[in-house]
Amino acid sequence: MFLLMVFTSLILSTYGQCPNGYHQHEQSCYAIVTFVAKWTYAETMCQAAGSHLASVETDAERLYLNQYINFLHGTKYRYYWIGGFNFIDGTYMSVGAQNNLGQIPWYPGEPSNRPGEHCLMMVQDNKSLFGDFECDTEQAFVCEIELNSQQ
Ligand SMILES: [Ca+2]
Repeated sequence: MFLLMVFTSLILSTYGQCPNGYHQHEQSCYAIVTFVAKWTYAETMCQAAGSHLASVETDAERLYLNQYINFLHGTKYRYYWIGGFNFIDGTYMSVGAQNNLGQIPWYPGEPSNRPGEHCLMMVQDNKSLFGDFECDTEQAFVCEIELNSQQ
């Protein structure tokens, strides 16, 4: 019993920075949500759980999420909403960090810029590259809490 308590407290001290349902990697907590929703509703649900749609800012972060999603769900869900949108002036902004996303790792043929394609998603294949997609389509999504950001 004592060993179990020690073990439990070790786990809590290691992973205790992320709320239930989130998985920590480096300085972020991620939740992969497979309840499909429109982009704005996905962001609302992330906010209700203390996060935002994920700001995927580096190749390392994108490839980590690719592996983690593949581990959880394989390719069952092809598209995942992330926290980028271009409603305002056509440049992609992060909904969480509220900055310009800059260079975007586009999937071949993207951005296709069809009407209504103002929201950013990851394609869950071998690289998780990004596409623009109609915000009103219902997709799985990724929520993120950035632990080192002051909010
Ligand atoms: Ca597109």
